[in-house]
Amino acid sequence: MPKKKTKSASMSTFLTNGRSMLLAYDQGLEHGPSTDFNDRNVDPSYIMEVATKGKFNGIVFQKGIAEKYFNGKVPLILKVNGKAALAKGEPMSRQNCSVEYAISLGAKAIGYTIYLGSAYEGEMFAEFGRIQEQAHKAGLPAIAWVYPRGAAIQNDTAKEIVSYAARTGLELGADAVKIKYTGDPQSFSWAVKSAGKSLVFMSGGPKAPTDEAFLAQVQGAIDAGATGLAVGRNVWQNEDPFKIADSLRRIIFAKKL
Ligand code: FBP
Repeated sequence: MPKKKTKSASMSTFLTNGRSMLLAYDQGLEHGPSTDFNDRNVDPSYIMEVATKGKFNGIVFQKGIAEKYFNGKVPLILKVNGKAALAKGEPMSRQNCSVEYAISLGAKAIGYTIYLGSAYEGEMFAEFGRIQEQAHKAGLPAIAWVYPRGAAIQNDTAKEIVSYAARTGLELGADAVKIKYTGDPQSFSWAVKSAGKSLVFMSGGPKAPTDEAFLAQVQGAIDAGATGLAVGRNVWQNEDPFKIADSLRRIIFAKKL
């Protein structure tokens, strides 16, 4: 019998009992080193160590970091687009790495940011569409960071906007969608429902004032049905990234789906 063609790719490489904790480290490009980094976390080798010893299910790198620092110990998600923070105006994030090259670097999933609401959203929809098809052809899942942004967006954490981001990911074929937390489990559960069979990852955001405040957000997202968390600053800006990773694991993997 001919092998059945799949129309989506599995995220199973990144799941433990249906849940997941991903470490994001593309902020050097997105925000610049002086905004987010200190002497310790400016070094990508240190982040690789946090991902490994912190038992993350995946690490997110841009291609240059992957080429020079990825050690193969944690599954790689290669971000194939990105933008710097210096230019102002409507946001646009263009592809900078092919799916083929990402795979040659060891990627087990492809990541792509879409600025929903931007004047350029159509270009990002089209680019993600091509990338998603290439990734699926190679058997890799496509993860969409869907961030509502631009002059049309007043409040990027409003229930209606975050659920629109989640649904956009589903409609465009994302196997997983990374979205901002709405602030409470009730409203976030609508975003999770809107994402349908696309898995939902809560995006970490700037470092919360206390560990407790951040852990409460993560608990809320998990209670709302999220698959997990894709976090950067709240882990590697923490004084003790291994301790916070441990607390996150206890929340994320406490209940089986
Ligand atoms: P954080 O947990 O540090 O917020 O990382 C998640 C992430 O999506 C990164 O992948 C990306 O660099 C950053 O957020 C983008 O942040 P911004 O909201 O400023 O665009």
